[in-house]
Amino acid sequence: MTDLTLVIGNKNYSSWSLRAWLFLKQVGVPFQEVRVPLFTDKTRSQLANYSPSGLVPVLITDEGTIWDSLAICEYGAETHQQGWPQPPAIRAQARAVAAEMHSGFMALRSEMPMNCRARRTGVEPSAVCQTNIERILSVWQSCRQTYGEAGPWLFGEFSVADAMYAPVASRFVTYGVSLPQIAQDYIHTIFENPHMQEWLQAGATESEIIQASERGQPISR
Ligand SMILES: N[C@@H](CCC(=O)N[C@@H](CS)C(=O)NCC(=O)O)C(=O)O
Repeated sequence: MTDLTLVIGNKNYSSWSLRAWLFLKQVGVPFQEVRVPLFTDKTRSQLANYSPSGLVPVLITDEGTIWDSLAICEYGAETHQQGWPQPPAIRAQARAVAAEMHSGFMALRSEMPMNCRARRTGVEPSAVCQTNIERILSVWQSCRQTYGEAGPWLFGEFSVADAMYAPVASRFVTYGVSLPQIAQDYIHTIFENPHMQEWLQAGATESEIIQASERGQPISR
């Protein structure tokens, strides 16, 4: 087994870091963690030591560097044979759900940046952001109605799809998005997860403040 190091950003703010970190923790992939606070005078030079894209998360393995959250999850899933549903048709659906988050929902990402410890009121989503929210709620509802008997996650057991949406759960809580019961129950599952708790508690005690994010500007791409 290769030694792994996961380079992440601030736990309070870095949504892509949370996805990779939560997935590796939840499927039991051992790794060392390096945290590089984002948007400081030193960030660019520090990340240059690790990340070819200058972004986090980055997984450093003995065989090379993986500089994208979904690719990191895929690596963990392949090496540990966990993290996707087994039947090919359901696995393809889970991949579609994960990919839709990885490549989409730009308005939500832009208007409601992750800030785990903050609680904001009065943020009115644009029409496009509202459409993003409704689409996500529709995906969650469909998954939970179909796979609810198999377990509390989107596809019953925990999968990459859940890691992809964990920061969305945090955003919905931070910005007080009005949610149907099925979504509240799913968010409860995410928030009660011990690894998620560990991440949230660490984020709550971080001293750095990213002003752009506090002003409602995105720090992710
Ligand atoms: N597509 C990338 C996005 C990575 C990304 O945007 N990371 C943000 C933090 S959440 C970052 O490194 N921002 C620092 C910057 O833009 O300088 C992934 O999935 O890993």
